[in-house]
Amino acid sequence: MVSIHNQVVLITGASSGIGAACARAFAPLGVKFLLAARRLSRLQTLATQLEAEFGSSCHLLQLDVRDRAQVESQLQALSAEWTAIDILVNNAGLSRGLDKLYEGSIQDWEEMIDTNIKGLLYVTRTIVPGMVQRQQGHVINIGSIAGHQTYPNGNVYCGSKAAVRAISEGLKQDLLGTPVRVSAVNPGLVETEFSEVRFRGDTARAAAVYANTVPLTPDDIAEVVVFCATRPPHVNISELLVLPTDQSGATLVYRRP
Ligand code: NDP
Ligand code: 8X3
Repeated sequence: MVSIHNQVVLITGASSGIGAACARAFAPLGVKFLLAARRLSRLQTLATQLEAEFGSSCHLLQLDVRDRAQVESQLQALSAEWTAIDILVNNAGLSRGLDKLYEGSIQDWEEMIDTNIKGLLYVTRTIVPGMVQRQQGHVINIGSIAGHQTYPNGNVYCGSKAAVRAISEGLKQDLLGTPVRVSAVNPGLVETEFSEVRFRGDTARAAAVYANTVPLTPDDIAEVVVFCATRPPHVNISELLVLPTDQSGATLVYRRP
């Protein structure tokens, strides 16, 4: 495991689930955090915990990754202490609805595409030139099993995660010859607020997604992200599919009777 002490780690979607767990997993390694999300109060609570428990230095960004002007202005305005980002965890993402494509809500599609694809691209486009210039950096994209296997009614969400997979592969190709690394971590079922967001606060429907099965925890994925980030410089973990033992595919989940 290579030391990443004092490196600057930017995590998008750090206010919840996998993003917040990544911050907790990176904190003992002595990194400095740029924590981004729309819900600033959540970021403040997390930063207070990280500062108290690990002495972490945190800079918070109230950021909607869908807003290109906001992404560019906030990231370009960072002070010298924060501007040299070493590790970018592109985690912000969401699903909306579970509908047949021909009955789907165009507003839901736009929200998923704008967040999961375009938001990731805006952040990446703003940060990676500095990584190339400094000859140091690692982009870790959170994809999904949904990017490998499409499931009924998943259509546009699955398409957005297939795009994350292709974008990760393309970025790695375009960075060939530089030391900048690219990893895609693709989880299966992880119990977070993901399903509550997908079903717009319908907690019973969200809970049913994880009923009678043992899903992954956000910490399980965070450990994998930290693993990717702490390999020696000549090792690039390009892609990992991480499933619960109770899952064998996008639609194959074992549920106890
Ligand atoms: P959560 O809903 O718990 O977290 C999603 C995070 O994304 C929140 O911090 C949210 O912050 C942030 N986010 C959403 N939209 C935006 C936006 N427009 N701008 C900035 N931040 C945004 O879900 P997860 O932790 O599960 O999801 C994290 C990632 O993992 C997503 O990309 C998701 O697709 C992926 N994933 C999840 C799986 C699962 O089963 N849970 C499985 C596979 C992949 P805020 O609302 O404060 O802006
Ligand atoms: C989240 C996992 O299977 O709900 O990407 O699409 S799934």
